[in-house]
Amino acid sequence: MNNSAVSLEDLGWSPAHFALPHLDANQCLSRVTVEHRGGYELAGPEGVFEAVLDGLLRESATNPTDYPAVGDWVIHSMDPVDHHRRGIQAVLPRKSRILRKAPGAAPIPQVVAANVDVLGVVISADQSLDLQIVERYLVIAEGGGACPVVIVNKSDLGGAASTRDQLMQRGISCPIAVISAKNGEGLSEISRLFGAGDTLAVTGPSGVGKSTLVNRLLGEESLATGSVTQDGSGRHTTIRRELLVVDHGVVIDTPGLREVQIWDSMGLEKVFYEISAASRNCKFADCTHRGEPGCSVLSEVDGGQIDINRLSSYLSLWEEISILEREIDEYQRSQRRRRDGKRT
Ligand SMILES: Nc1nc2c(ncn2[C@@H]2O[C@H](COP(=O)(O)OP(=O)(O)OP(=O)(O)O)[C@@H](O)[C@H]2O)c(=O)[nH]1
Ligand SMILES: [Mg+2]
Repeated sequence: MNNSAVSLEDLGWSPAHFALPHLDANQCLSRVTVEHRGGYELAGPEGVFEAVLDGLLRESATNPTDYPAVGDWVIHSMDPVDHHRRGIQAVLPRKSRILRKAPGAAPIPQVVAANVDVLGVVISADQSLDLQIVERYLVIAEGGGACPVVIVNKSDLGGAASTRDQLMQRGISCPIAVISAKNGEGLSEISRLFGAGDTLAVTGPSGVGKSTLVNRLLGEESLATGSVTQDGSGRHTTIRRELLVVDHGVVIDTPGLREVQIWDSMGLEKVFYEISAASRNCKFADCTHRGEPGCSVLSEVDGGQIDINRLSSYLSLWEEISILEREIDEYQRSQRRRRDGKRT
């Protein structure tokens, strides 16, 4: 992004979702456009700034999700804290957040992007389709309060119709857009799915064409794009999350993910709507759908109304969440022990 000022509206601000906060004379409201190791980049009506966390915000943060993420609206000082960088003093409440388990051993959450209206799960028409991975991304979108869209890219290489059929047969209920970011086919579908002023974030494996799509929406080759290997996988060209203003809204590009671990069960019921509907008729309220008597889900699987593959995807995500919850519990206890040990 160049150094010129950007209006709040162009950055996706909507009075319908956010109340304008009170600002002191030397404070400003901006949106986080880039997050990197050393700090942040912000854009707003006063211009584009590099920023770091203000000491008070750092001290008051009790959870990794309290820190700013790309897409956040933040209040910052206009006075530089260290020659040129501004200090971020507060993060406004989010209307949505794309959360995953942070990479690494510690069970802590990571905000991939904030205030996202539509999460585009990008897949490539020329690669074999992993429906469980798509469902995993949809759970993350729904759980965080964003509307998911599956974007089947590279339609020019063939295979898009069959990919769309497989998604529909599986019972994926969100919109599916078939596009070619390379030649522009289907781009109007994307514009239709993401309304004026909305924020669209794109996620998915490396090499599926996320940055190519963002460049196409921007109308210029702003982001680097990379080649793919013979097996169709990407080379992790994009290394940071970045927010850009496009014609009728805002787009967030993200690096291709090697792993995407869900953080909570919030989106499961929506994505697996047929299983949650059937489970209301199970004999036991805490039925696990693994063989209890009176299980309505299993009887619908037997009757052919529920796809067995959907059930196994749902159960494996539940299993993953149960394991994660135990790890979080253990991690929090060990953190408390460490803190108590330091005090004595
Ligand atoms: N044939 C074809 N190739 C495309 C299309 N979109 C992207 N590509 C190519 O796919 C390769 C990877 O594209 P990128 O946009 O870098 O993919 P990415 O998803 O951003 O990858 P990471 O940044 O590594 O996560 C590049 O060589 C693009 O030119 C498309 O619609 N059709
Ligand atoms: Mg990229």
